[in-house]
Parts: sequence; structure tokens; C-alpha cells
Amino acid sequence: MLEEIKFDYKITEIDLSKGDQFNINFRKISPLSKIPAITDHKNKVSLFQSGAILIYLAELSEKFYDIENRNLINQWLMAQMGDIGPMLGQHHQFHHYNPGKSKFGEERYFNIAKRLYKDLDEHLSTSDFLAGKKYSIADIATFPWISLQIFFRSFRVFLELQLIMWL
Ligand SMILES: N[C@@H](CCC(=O)N[C@@H](CS)C(=O)NCC(=O)O)C(=O)O
Repeated sequence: MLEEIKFDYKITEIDLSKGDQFNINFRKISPLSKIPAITDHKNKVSLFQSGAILIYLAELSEKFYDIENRNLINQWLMAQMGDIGPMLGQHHQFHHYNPGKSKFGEERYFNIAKRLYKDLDEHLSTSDFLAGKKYSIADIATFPWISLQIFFRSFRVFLELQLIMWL
């Protein structure tokens, strides 16, 4: 998002494997010890949760969050936050990072992921972007999850035509 809106920014690395997320100073801006989190030093605002961060940056830059289309954008942004992200996250954990540890988990989240990809593909056959005709923060939030399938090389299983075109 920061690249898209061309804001200057500095990255502070939080190494989750070393437990940096539990650092007392980081927890002051991210009380659930999760990345991402941002601090806007100019406006003295700190935020955690990617959806809230995207809305904040979109409002500040007046980009990718058209006021007249806000209900649809919010709807798809929340779909990412509540369904797409958490469910695909579980799928990746069971299927890609820890295969063989839980047949139930692998099957359950594989089926949920498959259904999500199919539904997204169907939606994108009638809509240029997730929330209509224009690229929005809903697409920005969802893109990393879908593009991960290419990284995992399982795109032949999941990625159907409209999704590939959207990517
Ligand atoms: N709903 C949150 C999810 C954030 C999240 O789960 N972040 C993970 C990394 S992808 C994390 O920081 N995990 C560290 C931990 O739980 O200790 C968002 O969209 O910002």
C-alpha cells in the first residue's frame, strides 16, 4: 500500500521466530503482538491490524477507497480479514508448512480454500476488481493471499481463469 500511494516509509523488522513481537515497545503499538503495525510520526498515529492500516492510509492519501463505493470496498476488505486471510492461513499451515501432522486439518482447510478460490473466481467473472470497476484496498489486502498459491506451486489446483487475470 505504501508503495502504491508513494509515501516515504521505513521498515522495522520484527523477527517472529525470535519473539520480537513480544517486545514491550512493539506491544505498545500492537497489543496482540501481531504484525503488521505502523506509526505515522507526522500525525502521531499508531495502528495495528492490516485492514485498519489500509483504511487509514487510503483516507490519508485519498486513493483506492472511493467514498461512493465504500460499502462494497468495506465488504470485501472484511471478507479478507474475517474469511480469506484466516482460512487460507490455516490451509497454508496444515497443507504446506506442516504436512502429515493432521489429516483432519489438511482436509478441512484444503476444502475451505478450494471453495474460497472457486467463489472468488466466480465473483471475478462478473466484476473487474473485488469491489467493482476500480482497484481498491480490498484488492490490495487480498492479493498476497492469492498470489501465495504461485509461490506454493499449487496454483493448478486452485487458480482458475478469472483469478489469474485478476492477479
Ligand atoms: N488479522 C491480522 C492478522 C495478523 C497476523 O496474524 N499476523 C501474524 C503474522 S502473518 C503474526 O504477527 N503472528 C505473530 C504471533 O502471533 O505471535 C491482520 O490482518 O493484521
